[in-house]
Amino acid sequence: MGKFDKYFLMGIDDILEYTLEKLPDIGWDKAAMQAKEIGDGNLNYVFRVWDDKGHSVIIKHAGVSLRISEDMKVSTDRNRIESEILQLNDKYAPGMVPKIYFYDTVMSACGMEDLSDYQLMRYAMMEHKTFPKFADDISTFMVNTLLMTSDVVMDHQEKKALVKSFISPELCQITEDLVLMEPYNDINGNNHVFAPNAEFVKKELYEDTALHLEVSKLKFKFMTDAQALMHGDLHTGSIFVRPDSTKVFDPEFATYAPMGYDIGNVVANLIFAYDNGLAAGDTAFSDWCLKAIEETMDLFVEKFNKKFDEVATEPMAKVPGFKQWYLEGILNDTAGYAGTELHRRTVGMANVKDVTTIADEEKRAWVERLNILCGKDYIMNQTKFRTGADFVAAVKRAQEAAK
Ligand code: SR1
Ligand code: MG
Repeated sequence: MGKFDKYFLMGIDDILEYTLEKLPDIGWDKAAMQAKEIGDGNLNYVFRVWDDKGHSVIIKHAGVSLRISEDMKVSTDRNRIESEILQLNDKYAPGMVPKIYFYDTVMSACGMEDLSDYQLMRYAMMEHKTFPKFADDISTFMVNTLLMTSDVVMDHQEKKALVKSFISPELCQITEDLVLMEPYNDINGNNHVFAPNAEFVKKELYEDTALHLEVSKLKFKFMTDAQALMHGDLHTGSIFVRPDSTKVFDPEFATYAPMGYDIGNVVANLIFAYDNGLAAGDTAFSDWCLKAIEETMDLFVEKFNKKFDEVATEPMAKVPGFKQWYLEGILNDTAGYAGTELHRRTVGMANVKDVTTIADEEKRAWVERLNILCGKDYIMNQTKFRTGADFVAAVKRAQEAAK
């Protein structure tokens, strides 16, 4: 029996041998091969392997426990789901995800394209870099991957086979708890609340029963509306950027759920980037963040309308009025889930560095209140957000109200 024929949690010392076993024919300069752990995500172990002849690969490996918490156990099947979804995404949004070279269901690891010439978008945002193609790219990615996997386009039996193949109950549960419940009740004691805002959080999130009702609807919608095969964690830590290109990765939370969950995540995470720019007084950057939100939403709507007409196969989806009703539902959900993402990243278990690294406590408290109020506006007024400008106006309103 070979070393990698039975699952164990690999460490840095195993990775070169593993890479050579899985990718023996790349032409590696074996004597010069090196490996480094480069991941800083909450779940997995990510290694870069390279030599001095220009060969390199990323090995992503799933552990039984999550990195963020030893107590959280999640099926290592997430690595298969991620690999298969990236391959599917590449079909619908060519060139917008890393190439998968192999995936291994025994070791729960995959080898994928090394994107070292890209930067993780969250870190680029924290350096206040701007990316002129981002809104165009991400709107294309979302329209293509979401619409093409929906019942509007897919044969319904084939779609149901995908629903079955990509169901990941434990990862869904993380979203159901961490995103769609705990920010409103801290029922499991997981929340990280910035102390200066403790009273504000209690009043605005824990004690607002009207808000709880709307979030409960969003939670049940997430659990029951198998609308499209969405990424499930489309934040700026799941996106690599270069000025000329955007790549989406890390879709292990992918499942069939409302399209608006992904779109709302993009909106909310651009607001976290905005927070950082605002706190630093970098108006050029914070203006760019708002422009990116506006353009992403407007381009999404424009491209969705066009593509729907080109690709819809379901006869009842072509009934006059259906497309508009369907799109309005997506926009409602986008606002709702942008709100829950704003809340959970501000007070929940998994916070974002854009905000937590703001050294000035007063400014951090201010932008955190902005996130909470903007999120509430999105959740409580879901039907009012129809254009990019509508989404941006809520940020500006919250910014003033949070002072
Ligand atoms: C327990 S995992 C916490 C978060 O990290 C992932 O990136 C997801 O966003 C998840 O909610
Ligand atoms: Mg991730």
